[in-house]
Amino acid sequence: MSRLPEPYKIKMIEPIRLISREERKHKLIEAGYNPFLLKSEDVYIDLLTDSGTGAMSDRQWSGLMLGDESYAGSRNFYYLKETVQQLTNYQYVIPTHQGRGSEQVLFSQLIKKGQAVLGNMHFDTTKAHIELNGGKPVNLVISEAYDTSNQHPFKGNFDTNKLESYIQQHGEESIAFINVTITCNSAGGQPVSMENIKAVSKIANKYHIPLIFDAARFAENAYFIKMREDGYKDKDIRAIVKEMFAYGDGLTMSGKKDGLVNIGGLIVIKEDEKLFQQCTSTIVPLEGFPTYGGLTGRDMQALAVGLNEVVEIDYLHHRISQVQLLGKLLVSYDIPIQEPIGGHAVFVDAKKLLPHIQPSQFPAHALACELYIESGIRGVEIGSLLFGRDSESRKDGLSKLELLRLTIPRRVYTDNHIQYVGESFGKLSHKRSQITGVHFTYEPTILRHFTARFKPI
Ligand code: P70
Repeated sequence: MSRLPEPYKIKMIEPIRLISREERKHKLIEAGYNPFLLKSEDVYIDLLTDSGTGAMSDRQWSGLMLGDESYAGSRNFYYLKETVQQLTNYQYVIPTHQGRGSEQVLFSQLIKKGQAVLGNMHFDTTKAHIELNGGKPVNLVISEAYDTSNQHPFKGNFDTNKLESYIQQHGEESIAFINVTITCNSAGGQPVSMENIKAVSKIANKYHIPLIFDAARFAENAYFIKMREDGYKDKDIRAIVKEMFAYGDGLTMSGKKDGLVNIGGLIVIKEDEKLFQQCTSTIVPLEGFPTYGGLTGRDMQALAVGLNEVVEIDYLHHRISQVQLLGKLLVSYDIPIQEPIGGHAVFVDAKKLLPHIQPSQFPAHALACELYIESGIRGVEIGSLLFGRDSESRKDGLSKLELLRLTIPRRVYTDNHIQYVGESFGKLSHKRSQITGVHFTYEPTILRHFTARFKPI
């Protein structure tokens, strides 16, 4: 055997059930052809997201019993603060209810109306919070990211030439901050190399622009640096994490991914005391008092334990190799995917798989619907539907990639489940020419993908 199986055994189970094909068809019609609107009990294997869907360990569950539910100064907050300080080497720690809570609080302090936020590729809620604060999200990822067959090991990297020329062209005062998303979700869970983080930080320093990490999947990014970048093979994950963060000024984190919890988030600031003070006063009306930020004491305890577990190398070896297992299965069925395989999900290239469907008819979403009918598996579109319309021209179908994301929750499914997903794709690929696009019957204006309704064309 070339890889070790799951580095844990199962203490508690949650039954799942595959309803019949007829029922699945009916349920999808009821859900307006939007898998987001399905009831989870009608889903057999749920690959919608890796966010808040992970399984906690026995150490985390026992941490829940240590919850100190004081409004102010909970001991769980101090434990979380210490844990995060050790992990990041940053000074100021503010808990939030989840990643978007962190974005709402921090971005309102950093963005002046009309300023741009330069990212490798902003994710959906990040883009929304930049826009809600009057900012302009700009994506400057390397062009290799848009070519799913290109084997570049760090497809989440910034194009540093584009970054510097953007700053020179528009002026440093027109830029609120640089946002480095690790790993880069929209590009396919693709990592950012240490060399690139270093280069981005050099540019940020040169022009006095703050560098903020979107650190939802920081441990998976560190793992890729260890495995793929020269000079890191023998370094401990914790040391790599510290080095990455040393190049930044602060971070937002959704704890629902690499925090290994079902709810929780963080704002962490390296040393800017004034920014910290602004955030602590802004957070009170939005999330709660700064020592709980929308979380219970027990949530903070579970998050602290999760942050210590996620940097364990045995955990990361299995985590990443399970995602690789799914990717390799799909490749064996000739399904085009974003390569190299990323950290938290396999991204199917729906543009290549279904070339007969126009981007404005959302090929990856059509594929998600068909996958559910075929096998009860729920995936999610990361393409023109999620991307949204151009804010001025209202044009649709604009994303450079049309991807179906098969997102693997942490410590939830076994390799047998993964095998089933692979085989289901094998069946689906024979029917690819019969799959048709979809059109809206209802289209919300903000973050439309969550609640839109459709009909097949
Ligand atoms: C996902 C979820 C959340 C996220 C993220 C990055 C890089 C911030 C956040 C916000 C969102 C999602 C998408 C499709 C289906 C379900 C859920 N990403 N930054 O799955 O964090 O969710 O805690 O507010 O990826 O990728 P939070």
